[in-house]
Amino acid sequence: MMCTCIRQSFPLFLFAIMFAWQTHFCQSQAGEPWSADPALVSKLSASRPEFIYEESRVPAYTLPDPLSLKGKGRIDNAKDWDSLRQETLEKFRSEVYGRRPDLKYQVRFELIEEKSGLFGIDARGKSLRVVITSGNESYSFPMWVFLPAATHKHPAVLHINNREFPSFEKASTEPDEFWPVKDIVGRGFVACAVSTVAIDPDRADGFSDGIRGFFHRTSGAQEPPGDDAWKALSAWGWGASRALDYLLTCNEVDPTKIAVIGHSRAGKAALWAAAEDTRFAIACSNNSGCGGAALSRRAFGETVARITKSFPHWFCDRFSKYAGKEDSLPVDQHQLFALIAPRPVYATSASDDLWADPRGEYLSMVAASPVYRLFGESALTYAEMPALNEPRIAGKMGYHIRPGAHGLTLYDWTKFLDFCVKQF
Ligand code: GTR
Repeated sequence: MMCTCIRQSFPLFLFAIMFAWQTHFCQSQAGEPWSADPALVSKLSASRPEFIYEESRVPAYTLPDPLSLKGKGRIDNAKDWDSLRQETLEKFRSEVYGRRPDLKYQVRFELIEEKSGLFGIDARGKSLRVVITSGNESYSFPMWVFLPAATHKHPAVLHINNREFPSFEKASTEPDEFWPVKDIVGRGFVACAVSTVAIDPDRADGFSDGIRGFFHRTSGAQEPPGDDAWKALSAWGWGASRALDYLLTCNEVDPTKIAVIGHSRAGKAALWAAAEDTRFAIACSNNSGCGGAALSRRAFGETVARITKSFPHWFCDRFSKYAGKEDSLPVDQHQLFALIAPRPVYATSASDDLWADPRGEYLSMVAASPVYRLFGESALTYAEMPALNEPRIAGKMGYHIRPGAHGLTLYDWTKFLDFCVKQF
């Protein structure tokens, strides 16, 4: 009798357990949508009243439709995207990041040093110089490449590094959260890095010392660069493309699986690099904010006025004319994500990094979703912010916001690599 009772109620019992587990699981996956800490908002608003830190002060705005350009009809199928993409790219070149000149050069890669048996996982490392020659002159910058032990083809992640570039020795031996080589290689990726400042100095007066000045000189140009000429962000992206040229020659690298990542100013450069160079299979922007992932029209935290004043060497000169007039920008940053479509793209924010406008970074991805959907991909369409530490992935788009300050952490890397594994 007892036995029959247990047997009969067993499915019910199992159902109850599953229900409880699922409810718990769902709850732990569905925390409160992130919103900025009110105490932090008050503090920042009080100390820097000239900047917007409160949602209620965000101006009303209408974003340009990524599927149509001014005066043109709306496209509704993927085969029309190429020409619209080209027009959008041109707008970004002429008004935001600047146009790269028609460059005549040769590139070669000099192997300086090799190491093996690294990180306790038998990884290998190569120190290289990327040498650009134009006319009789050369310009070079370093590149570090670390490879897993196995010799089959691996996906690769190229880091545009905007912090102090570690020496090759240091990168081969000392753990570094900003570029965690061992973790990247340990997960089966080739890890590659270039340094922003070695490609083009991160200084308002750095023109003649970097790759832009080099090309200006060697081209014999008589006139100074125009107001739509490329600046440092675009130069860093160009340098990343030369590292990509090298990775494409490596037997150990799967040429279809090369991702680019950058933090903050290098996050802006990584997105632009992937827009200009479709050989990058995935792009990741970490805390890139104004002029990167975040919508300019929200004018939240850092603004066009502020960024073009503080960093006149990042964007083309024309960008500064939109200071305080973001509504007249012919594009906004969601269209930068659209330029990467339908390739996978990932962005991150940090909860205390209100200067970079986390909500504006996420909404920018959402506003790019119509282009992903044009390709039949599911996309980030839900306007509510995800909860902290709960990455939201939809098709080829992914985003997370983590607690803490502006920075590139091991958490950010782990989630980005998870995304790459999933996409590859
Ligand atoms: C800040 C700048 C941001 C961001 C950051 C960084 O000073 O205002 O746009 O890019 O630097 O690169 O760390």
